[in-house]
Amino acid sequence: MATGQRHAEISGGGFAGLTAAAALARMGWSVRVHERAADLRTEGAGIVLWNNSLQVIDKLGGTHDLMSRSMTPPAYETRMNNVIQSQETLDGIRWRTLTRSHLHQTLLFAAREAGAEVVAGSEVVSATPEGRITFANGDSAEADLIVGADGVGSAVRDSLGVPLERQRSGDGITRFLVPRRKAELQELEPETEWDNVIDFWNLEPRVLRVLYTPANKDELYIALMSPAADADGSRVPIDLDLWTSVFPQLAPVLADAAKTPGKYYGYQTTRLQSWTHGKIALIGDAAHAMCPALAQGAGTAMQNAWTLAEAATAAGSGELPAALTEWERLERPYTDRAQDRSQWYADTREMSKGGQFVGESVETACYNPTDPNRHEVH
Ligand code: FAD
Ligand code: 5PR
Repeated sequence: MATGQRHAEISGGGFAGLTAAAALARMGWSVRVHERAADLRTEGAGIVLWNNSLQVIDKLGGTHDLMSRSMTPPAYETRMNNVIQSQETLDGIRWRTLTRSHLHQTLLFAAREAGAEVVAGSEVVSATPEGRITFANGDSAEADLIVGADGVGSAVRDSLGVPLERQRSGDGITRFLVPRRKAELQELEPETEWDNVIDFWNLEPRVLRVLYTPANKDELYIALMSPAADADGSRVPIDLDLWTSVFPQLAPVLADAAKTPGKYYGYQTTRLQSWTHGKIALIGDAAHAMCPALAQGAGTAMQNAWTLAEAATAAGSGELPAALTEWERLERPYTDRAQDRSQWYADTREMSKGGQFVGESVETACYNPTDPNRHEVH
């Protein structure tokens, strides 16, 4: 470690942890990331990123890589009982669809290229506000900054005993990555633009929804939503006859989804009393897990990772705890509002009406966390 170089220890090698690692290392810190899993990879299927996280990827030098295997669909279409409610072209809003594994690889490469060390099979058990982090193997280390980016079940957060609230919804979702099969879909429904995101809603007689999201030219992300109380709707592997009877136009891709085990996730929101504790900052699902409606869980994780790195870098060593408190005061409201709005959409199912990507709903999507003037009053 170079003299005077500050050191950060990060718990969690997900989107939040890797973004924080890449940002801090680029800003001159020595950085070590601890990932509990034996392999450096991500679970799950596809993801939608918006301007807020794409601006961060620009700063991390990952844009070329990200663009190489992602797409911007022509429109975000919403249907009710297969009748089109809206086709939003999202003009002027930067957005991109991709697989989660591609995003993970882009961020891992950016973190390593910036000089961060990423250690797999390293489990964190606790951390202290004074800057000591302890591992499951009994080792411990000192750091100038500790980042708790270890997901919704965060060990760093729980070891601090941070008061939190969990709000659960009755609905949930099972997600799959399957081959596009565009030609087969076109044959079933020739008038459809199968490159669009299509949010297929059915509320009557039964609440079932398929969110169809092309992730690149070969891979399709589909998310199947149903209330947890609907045993057949939320069953995994999926009940192929049920889903095909409601969404016959998606039969070929539903058949692929039925071949994988899948996991049903109930929607939930976590809110903490405080994201920072001395030299520790919590980011991502550890601090602010949210419902997926506005597709901002990873987006806000990356946005907060970036702004945290900037705030910590600007502060002198002795001033770090106060700088983290100020960072939370300035940045947290954007995430709080994204959480509240996503929870509201989950509770009301208002997305089924379409036309949602306007006004307040796109505040977080349009936010630029890398703009130095972002907090100025206009
Ligand atoms: P995680 O991805 O959970 O990563 C945490 C990492 O820490 C993991 O690798 C884990 O193994 C590791 N870890 C855990 N405990 C320890 C420990 N003790 N020691 C060391 N390592 C540990 N967001 C979007 O922006 N767009 C979307 O389209 C979108 N769709 C979603 C759909 C669904 C159904 C859900 C549930 C979420 C969706 N999200 C979306 C949200 C997004 O997936 C999460 O917000 C995001 O993955 C959070 O990243 P994270 O790094 O904070 O946490
Ligand atoms: N948007 C996205 C998404 O993945 C989901 C939702 C909305 C991109 C579900 O995973 O509302 O459930 C949603």
